[in-house]
Amino acid sequence: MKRLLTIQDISCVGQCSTTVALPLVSACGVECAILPSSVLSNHTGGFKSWTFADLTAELGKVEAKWCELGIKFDAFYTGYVSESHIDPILSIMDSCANPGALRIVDPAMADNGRLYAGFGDDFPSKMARLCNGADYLLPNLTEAALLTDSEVKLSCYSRSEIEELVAKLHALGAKNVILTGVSYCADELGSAISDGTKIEYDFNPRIDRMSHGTGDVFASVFAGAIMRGRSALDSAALAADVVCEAIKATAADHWYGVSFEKALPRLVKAFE
Ligand code: PXL
Repeated sequence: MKRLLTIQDISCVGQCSTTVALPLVSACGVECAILPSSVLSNHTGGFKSWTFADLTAELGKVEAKWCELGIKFDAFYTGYVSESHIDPILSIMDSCANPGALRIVDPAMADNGRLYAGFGDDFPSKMARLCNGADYLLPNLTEAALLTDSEVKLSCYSRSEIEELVAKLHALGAKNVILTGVSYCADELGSAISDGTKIEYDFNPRIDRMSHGTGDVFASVFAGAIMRGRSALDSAALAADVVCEAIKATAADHWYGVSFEKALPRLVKAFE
């Protein structure tokens, strides 16, 4: 079994980051180790307030212990992190890597045209350092625009605008780009998948509902599927299917996350 390390926050309540990565990566049949970069009482997307315990000082200690014990990983999957976590993460991705270990980077920091609460305007340039060297970079449209100093648009992007954005993301140093939130017609939503030589697309019927945590569900399933040897296109398609199933399974009054738990059986079956 392959072993993946996910590095992101623990939001104790809210169905995002580590609490969705662990079950979804595991359901794909991949061992999921975790390194929490911070612990929050709940996520910052819609709750009135939250507690935040920063774990930057732990990261170096954990790295030193893993080096001493010879603990290494086949992949690293990073999500929501702060500026102070970036150098320690880059160091861990160097020192705890098995040969050929993959770097899967979800630059989770913004959506719907805005940075998440608590991130300053200079944060995207810090996050760009983590994107440099990513084997798979998974931004949404807002994150892609902020990372590349492009105009942040809420309206639809044309095919040439999307392809320009993808090229700029490769220029940051990402080998493969999976850009989510792409839509060329009103009733479809999907992603652009690029290896730097060709761009493929995966679309699903658009579900008209704003949902928290779907980026984390997408990235977690993508990471699990890639580790099981699926292509980037197949991994993105499976991840999108799981997101759609999770949204549809979510009760109308359940606002802070999606019920990804209901999609776990299909994921286990997909990798039997
Ligand atoms: O889902 C991304 C995410 C992760 N972690 C925290 C968040 C968010 C989005 O708002 O607030 C703490």
